[in-house]
Amino acid sequence: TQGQVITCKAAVAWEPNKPLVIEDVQVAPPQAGEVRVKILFTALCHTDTYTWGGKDPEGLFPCILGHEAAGIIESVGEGVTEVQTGDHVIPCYQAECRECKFCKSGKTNLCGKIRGATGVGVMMNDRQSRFSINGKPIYHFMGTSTFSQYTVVHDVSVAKIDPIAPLEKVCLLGCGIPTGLGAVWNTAKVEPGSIVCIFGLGTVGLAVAEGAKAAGASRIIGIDIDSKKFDVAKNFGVTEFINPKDHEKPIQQVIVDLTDGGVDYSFECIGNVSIMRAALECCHKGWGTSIIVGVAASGQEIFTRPFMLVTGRVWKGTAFGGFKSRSQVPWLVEKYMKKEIKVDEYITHTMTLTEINEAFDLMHEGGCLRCVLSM
Ligand code: NAD
Ligand code: AHE
Ligand code: ZN
Repeated sequence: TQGQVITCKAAVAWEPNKPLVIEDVQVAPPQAGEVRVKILFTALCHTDTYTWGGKDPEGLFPCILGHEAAGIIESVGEGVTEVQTGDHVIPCYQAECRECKFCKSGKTNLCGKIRGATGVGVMMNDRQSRFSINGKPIYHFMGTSTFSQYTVVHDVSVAKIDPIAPLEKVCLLGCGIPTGLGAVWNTAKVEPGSIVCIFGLGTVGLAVAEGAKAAGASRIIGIDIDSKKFDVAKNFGVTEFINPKDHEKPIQQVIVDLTDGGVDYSFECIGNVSIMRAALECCHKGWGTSIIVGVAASGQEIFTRPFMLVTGRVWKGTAFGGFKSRSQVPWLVEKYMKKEIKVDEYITHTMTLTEINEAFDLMHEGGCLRCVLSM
């Protein structure tokens, strides 16, 4: 198949909010600096539903969504030296070229090399898509497009992992789990004894809990409007649970009262701008830091009284938990293999690519953390 167009199945999002359609898609061979990956397993993340729902200002249609996956390199384009056919990989929506201003800064995991192309659904080389249906181009998404049996990604966007690792599990290390763990370890740098609170106990929020427990947090307060989340959240380290619906006072006040003035670190893992405000305002005066992890819809903006920051609270955000993707995803895979981080516990459902619309429906139900699709 090397050098040839591959026709395979992919779930195409033709329009926002319309069910995905399993189509025969033509996937062009990788060009210079690109690799073609046979995706074996992909999970769904809340960000896929967000873009599919028309809330992403970068969302383009028709497109192939998906960004939390694992697979095997089918072929590589000209000049690709760091990976080869047969390598097991996790596609990374946050690239790492190690050459751009961002990568060299040592201050961020964001990479600038290809971001201009991935934000508009094309490949860097010729600003075109590698996906088409009978000649009609279909946009890429996040530089990954893993809801396809084959995808083409930039070489700076694949992490080569231990081939012994079970791909049906470690696909989750493409997004949600690293995001939560890294928000704690890299972005907040939570110290032992800290009081932490987490808004939203989906996969990302639970990974924050797991990371906070590992960092030695003394109290881990979970907040969710779905009380059923507490039982499962305990297994990830949450020590106290609050349902804002059980309180008349604003949730930030409830938390400040419970914690002698506020938390050391808060994490917003929902994507709701009024909760982002609550998360900032429940932080302790003088030092409390709030990390925005959730992705808010197009047009949404955050607000607080500037006095909240003048008096020492800090507002930060994180993408992919601050992890350098190609360097650190293999390390996370090793940590999973040594049973130092959970992965299996986040998988509540398994299905096939053809059932992807049912998998999307499941995501709106409380019982679902991650659903893994086999291709
Ligand atoms: P999820 O839908 O599984 O979890 C969200 C949780 O929030 C659910 O448990 C839900 O019950 C709860 N919730 C909803 N509204 C609430 C409210 N008003 N108050 C309290 N709880 C509420 O989603 P997920 O996959 O865990 O992703 C969480 C967020 O993180 C999404 O916005 C996603 O787009 C974003 N995300 C960001 C990054 C990043 O790099 N920054 C990476 C992955 C995901
Ligand atoms: N396209 C949206 C922003 C979406 C967004 O913030 N994405 C996160 C990853 S979410 C993964 O589930 C991210 O990494 N952002 C940094 C980046 O470079 O995209 C918008 O608002 O335009
Ligand atoms: Zn994601």
